[in-house]
Amino acid sequence: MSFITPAQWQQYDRDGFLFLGKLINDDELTALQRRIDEIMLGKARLNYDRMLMQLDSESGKYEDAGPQTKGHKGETLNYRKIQDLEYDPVFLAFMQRPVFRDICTHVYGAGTPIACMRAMFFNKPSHRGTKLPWHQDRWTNFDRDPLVTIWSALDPATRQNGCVELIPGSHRRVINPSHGSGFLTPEQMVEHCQQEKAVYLELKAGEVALLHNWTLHSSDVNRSETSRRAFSICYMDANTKAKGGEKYPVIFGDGALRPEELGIAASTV
Ligand SMILES: O=C(O)CCC(=O)C(=O)O
Repeated sequence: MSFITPAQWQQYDRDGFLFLGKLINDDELTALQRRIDEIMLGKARLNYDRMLMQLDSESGKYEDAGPQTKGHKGETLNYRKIQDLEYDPVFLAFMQRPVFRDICTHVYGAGTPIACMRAMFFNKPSHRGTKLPWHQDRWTNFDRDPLVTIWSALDPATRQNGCVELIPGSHRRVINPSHGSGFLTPEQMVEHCQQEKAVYLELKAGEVALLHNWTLHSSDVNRSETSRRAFSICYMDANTKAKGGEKYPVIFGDGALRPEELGIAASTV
Protein backbone atom coordinates (compact mmCIF):
# COMPACT_ATOMS: atom_id res chain seq x y z
CA MET A 1 0.00 0.00 0.00
CA SER A 2 1.26 3.50 -0.83
CA PHE A 3 0.51 6.45 1.43
CA ILE A 4 1.41 9.14 -1.10
CA THR A 5 -0.39 9.33 -4.43
CA PRO A 6 1.40 9.77 -7.79
CA ALA A 7 -0.15 13.25 -8.04
CA GLN A 8 1.32 14.17 -4.66
CA TRP A 9 4.75 12.91 -5.72
CA GLN A 10 4.51 15.07 -8.85
CA GLN A 11 3.74 18.07 -6.69
CA TYR A 12 6.70 17.22 -4.43
CA ASP A 13 9.02 16.88 -7.46
CA ARG A 14 7.89 20.31 -8.68
CA ASP A 15 7.98 22.21 -5.36
CA GLY A 16 10.47 20.34 -3.17
CA PHE A 17 7.97 19.95 -0.33
CA LEU A 18 4.58 18.38 0.35
CA PHE A 19 1.94 18.82 3.04
CA LEU A 20 1.11 15.37 4.45
CA GLY A 21 -1.78 16.50 6.65
CA LYS A 22 -2.60 15.59 10.24
CA LEU A 23 -0.68 12.36 10.83
CA ILE A 24 -0.53 12.81 14.62
CA ASN A 25 -3.78 12.48 16.53
CA ASP A 26 -4.48 14.46 19.68
CA ASP A 27 -3.43 11.73 22.15
CA GLU A 28 -0.21 11.10 20.24
CA LEU A 29 0.45 14.81 20.13
CA THR A 30 0.00 15.13 23.88
CA ALA A 31 2.44 12.23 24.39
CA LEU A 32 5.10 13.86 22.17
CA GLN A 33 4.62 17.30 23.72
CA ARG A 34 4.83 15.87 27.24
CA ARG A 35 7.87 13.85 26.41
CA ILE A 36 9.86 16.74 24.94
CA ASP A 37 8.97 18.97 27.89
CA GLU A 38 10.11 16.21 30.28
CA ILE A 39 13.37 15.95 28.35
CA MET A 40 13.94 19.72 28.52
CA LEU A 41 13.17 19.78 32.23
CA GLY A 42 15.62 16.95 32.91
CA LYS A 43 12.88 14.59 34.10
CA ALA A 44 13.07 11.90 31.40
CA ARG A 45 14.73 8.56 32.12
CA LEU A 46 17.25 8.62 29.32
CA ASN A 47 20.95 9.07 28.78
CA TYR A 48 21.35 12.84 28.49
CA ASP A 49 25.07 12.44 27.72
CA ARG A 50 24.01 11.07 24.34
CA MET A 51 21.77 14.03 23.45
CA LEU A 52 22.94 17.21 21.76
CA MET A 53 21.15 20.03 23.59
CA GLN A 54 21.41 23.70 22.60
CA LEU A 55 19.88 26.60 24.55
CA ASP A 56 18.00 29.29 22.67
CA SER A 57 19.68 32.66 22.11
CA GLU A 58 18.73 35.63 24.29
CA SER A 59 19.05 38.03 21.35
CA GLY A 60 17.28 36.08 18.59
CA LYS A 61 20.54 36.03 16.61
CA TYR A 62 21.72 32.71 15.22
CA GLU A 63 25.32 33.35 16.27
CA ASP A 64 24.22 33.98 19.89
CA ALA A 65 22.51 30.60 20.39
CA GLY A 66 24.17 28.34 22.97
CA PRO A 67 26.85 25.76 22.16
CA GLN A 68 25.65 22.64 20.35
CA THR A 69 27.10 20.08 22.73
CA LYS A 70 25.98 16.86 24.41
CA GLY A 71 24.28 16.92 27.77
CA HIS A 72 21.52 18.64 29.71
CA LYS A 73 22.03 22.38 30.26
CA GLY A 74 19.48 23.19 32.93
CA GLU A 75 15.83 22.75 33.80
CA THR A 76 14.21 25.13 31.31
CA LEU A 77 11.83 25.06 28.35
CA ASN A 78 14.11 27.53 26.56
CA TYR A 79 16.01 25.00 24.47
CA ARG A 80 16.41 25.78 20.77
CA LYS A 81 17.51 22.38 19.54
CA ILE A 82 17.68 18.86 20.94
CA GLN A 83 19.21 16.23 18.69
CA ASP A 84 19.71 12.44 18.94
CA LEU A 85 16.02 11.84 19.68
CA GLU A 86 16.22 8.50 17.86
CA TYR A 87 17.57 7.27 21.21
CA ASP A 88 14.31 8.20 22.91
CA PRO A 89 11.70 5.41 22.68
CA VAL A 90 8.72 7.75 22.26
CA PHE A 91 10.28 9.69 19.37
CA LEU A 92 11.79 6.55 17.81
CA ALA A 93 8.38 4.85 17.70
CA PHE A 94 7.02 7.85 15.81
CA MET A 95 9.98 7.86 13.41
CA GLN A 96 9.38 4.23 12.49
CA ARG A 97 5.85 4.69 11.19
CA PRO A 98 5.05 2.89 7.92
CA VAL A 99 4.22 6.16 6.14
CA PHE A 100 7.81 7.35 6.62
CA ARG A 101 9.19 3.99 5.50
CA ASP A 102 7.06 4.31 2.38
CA ILE A 103 8.46 7.77 1.63
CA CYS A 104 12.05 6.52 2.10
CA THR A 105 11.36 3.57 -0.22
CA HIS A 106 10.10 5.93 -2.91
CA VAL A 107 13.10 8.25 -2.64
CA TYR A 108 15.96 5.82 -1.95
CA GLY A 109 14.62 2.67 -3.65
CA ALA A 110 13.06 -0.57 -2.42
CA GLY A 111 15.28 -2.56 -0.09
CA THR A 112 17.63 0.34 0.76
CA PRO A 113 18.28 0.32 4.50
CA ILE A 114 17.53 3.69 6.06
CA ALA A 115 19.47 5.43 8.81
CA CYS A 116 18.77 8.51 10.86
CA MET A 117 21.10 11.36 9.91
CA ARG A 118 19.50 13.43 12.67
CA ALA A 119 16.26 13.51 14.64
CA MET A 120 15.82 16.84 16.32
CA PHE A 121 13.45 18.96 18.27
CA PHE A 122 13.34 22.56 17.04
CA ASN A 123 11.84 25.05 19.42
CA LYS A 124 10.94 28.71 19.41
CA PRO A 125 9.71 29.54 22.90
CA SER A 126 7.04 32.24 23.28
CA HIS A 127 8.45 35.71 22.48
CA ARG A 128 11.90 34.23 21.97
CA GLY A 129 13.40 31.95 19.34
CA THR A 130 16.39 32.31 17.08
CA LYS A 131 16.31 33.48 13.48
CA LEU A 132 17.57 30.71 11.23
CA PRO A 133 19.24 31.98 8.02
CA TRP A 134 18.39 30.60 4.57
CA HIS A 135 20.12 27.31 3.85
CA GLN A 136 19.82 23.90 2.25
CA ASP A 137 20.16 20.79 4.42
CA ARG A 138 23.25 19.42 2.75
CA TRP A 139 26.64 18.57 4.09
CA THR A 140 30.03 18.06 2.52
CA ASN A 141 31.08 15.16 4.75
CA PHE A 142 29.02 12.43 3.06
CA ASP A 143 29.66 10.40 -0.09
CA ARG A 144 25.98 10.92 -1.09
CA ASP A 145 23.36 13.41 -0.02
CA PRO A 146 20.64 12.73 2.55
CA LEU A 147 17.41 13.77 0.79
CA VAL A 148 14.39 13.20 3.05
CA THR A 149 13.27 15.43 5.90
CA ILE A 150 9.99 14.97 7.76
CA TRP A 151 8.98 18.09 9.70
CA SER A 152 6.17 17.68 12.27
CA ALA A 153 4.42 20.51 14.09
CA LEU A 154 4.04 19.81 17.81
CA ASP A 155 2.39 23.25 18.23
CA PRO A 156 0.64 25.32 15.58
CA ALA A 157 3.32 26.77 13.30
CA THR A 158 2.35 30.23 12.05
CA ARG A 159 3.92 33.30 10.52
CA GLN A 160 3.70 34.96 13.95
CA ASN A 161 5.57 32.23 15.82
CA GLY A 162 8.35 31.67 13.27
CA CYS A 163 7.13 28.86 11.02
CA VAL A 164 9.54 27.50 8.43
CA GLU A 165 9.71 29.48 5.17
CA LEU A 166 10.54 27.73 1.89
CA ILE A 167 11.49 28.71 -1.65
CA PRO A 168 9.46 26.40 -3.93
CA GLY A 169 11.45 24.70 -6.68
CA SER A 170 14.83 25.51 -5.09
CA HIS A 171 15.64 21.82 -4.51
CA ARG A 172 16.96 21.23 -8.02
CA ARG A 173 20.55 22.19 -7.34
CA VAL A 174 23.01 22.79 -4.56
CA ILE A 175 23.65 26.53 -4.37
CA ASN A 176 26.76 26.74 -2.21
CA PRO A 177 28.49 23.35 -2.59
CA SER A 178 31.61 24.46 -0.72
CA HIS A 179 29.79 25.34 2.51
CA GLY A 180 30.03 22.46 4.99
CA SER A 181 26.35 22.63 5.97
CA GLY A 182 24.53 24.26 3.07
CA PHE A 183 24.41 27.92 4.19
CA LEU A 184 24.32 30.62 1.53
CA THR A 185 26.54 33.67 1.12
CA PRO A 186 24.77 37.06 1.53
CA GLU A 187 24.94 37.50 -2.27
CA GLN A 188 23.34 34.09 -2.87
CA MET A 189 20.56 34.95 -0.41
CA VAL A 190 19.79 38.13 -2.36
CA GLU A 191 19.72 36.15 -5.60
CA HIS A 192 17.78 33.06 -4.48
CA CYS A 193 15.69 34.00 -1.44
CA GLN A 194 13.50 36.95 -2.33
CA GLN A 195 10.82 37.19 0.33
CA GLU A 196 8.03 37.42 -2.25
CA LYS A 197 8.93 33.94 -3.51
CA ALA A 198 8.76 32.38 -0.02
CA VAL A 199 5.98 30.03 1.09
CA TYR A 200 5.17 29.94 4.81
CA LEU A 201 4.90 26.38 6.11
CA GLU A 202 1.93 27.13 8.36
CA LEU A 203 0.74 23.92 10.02
CA LYS A 204 -1.72 22.98 12.73
CA ALA A 205 -0.37 21.02 15.68
CA GLY A 206 -0.09 17.39 14.58
CA GLU A 207 0.35 18.21 10.88
CA VAL A 208 3.41 16.97 9.04
CA ALA A 209 5.33 18.03 5.93
CA LEU A 210 7.83 16.25 3.71
CA LEU A 211 10.78 18.42 2.66
CA HIS A 212 13.45 17.72 0.06
CA ASN A 213 16.72 18.41 1.86
CA TRP A 214 17.87 20.86 -0.81
CA THR A 215 14.75 23.04 -0.61
CA LEU A 216 15.92 26.44 0.62
CA HIS A 217 14.44 27.19 4.03
CA SER A 218 14.73 29.56 6.96
CA SER A 219 12.66 30.60 9.98
CA ASP A 220 12.14 33.75 12.00
CA VAL A 221 11.88 34.45 15.73
CA ASN A 222 8.64 33.88 17.64
CA ARG A 223 6.57 37.06 18.02
CA SER A 224 3.62 35.36 19.74
CA GLU A 225 2.42 33.92 23.02
CA THR A 226 2.42 30.38 21.59
CA SER A 227 5.57 28.28 21.61
CA ARG A 228 6.58 26.69 18.31
CA ARG A 229 7.77 23.18 19.05
CA ALA A 230 8.60 20.89 16.13
CA PHE A 231 10.26 17.57 15.40
CA SER A 232 12.45 17.26 12.31
CA ILE A 233 13.84 13.92 11.10
CA CYS A 234 16.39 13.49 8.33
CA TYR A 235 16.40 9.96 6.86
CA MET A 236 19.36 8.86 4.75
CA ASP A 237 20.53 5.81 2.85
CA ALA A 238 22.22 3.68 5.55
CA ASN A 239 25.01 2.82 3.08
CA THR A 240 26.15 6.46 3.16
CA LYS A 241 29.78 6.88 4.21
CA ALA A 242 30.75 9.83 6.36
CA LYS A 243 34.27 11.20 5.89
CA GLY A 244 35.02 10.98 9.61
CA GLY A 245 33.75 7.39 9.76
CA GLU A 246 30.75 8.36 11.94
CA LYS A 247 28.04 5.71 12.20
CA TYR A 248 24.33 6.53 11.97
CA PRO A 249 21.67 4.31 13.54
CA VAL A 250 19.46 2.21 11.27
CA ILE A 251 15.76 3.07 11.47
CA PHE A 252 14.36 0.82 8.72
CA GLY A 253 16.12 -2.44 7.78
CA ASP A 254 18.30 -5.09 9.42
CA GLY A 255 19.62 -4.09 12.81
CA ALA A 256 17.16 -1.20 13.18
CA LEU A 257 16.93 0.44 16.59
CA ARG A 258 13.95 -0.80 18.60
CA PRO A 259 12.03 1.35 21.10
CA GLU A 260 11.89 -1.60 23.55
CA GLU A 261 15.70 -1.71 23.63
CA LEU A 262 15.95 1.86 24.78
CA GLY A 263 14.95 1.09 28.32
CA ILE A 264 11.32 2.10 28.46
CA ALA A 265 8.34 0.19 27.06
CA ALA A 266 7.25 1.34 23.59
CA SER A 267 4.72 4.09 23.80
CA THR A 268 1.41 4.38 22.02
CA VAL A 269 2.81 6.94 19.59
O1 LIG B 1 12.23 24.36 12.43
C1 LIG B 1 12.95 25.25 11.96
O2 LIG B 1 12.81 26.43 12.23
C2 LIG B 1 14.05 24.91 11.00
C3 LIG B 1 14.02 23.49 10.62
C4 LIG B 1 15.18 23.04 9.82
O3 LIG B 1 16.07 23.77 9.43
C5 LIG B 1 15.18 21.62 9.48
O4 LIG B 1 14.26 20.91 9.89
O5 LIG B 1 16.12 21.21 8.79
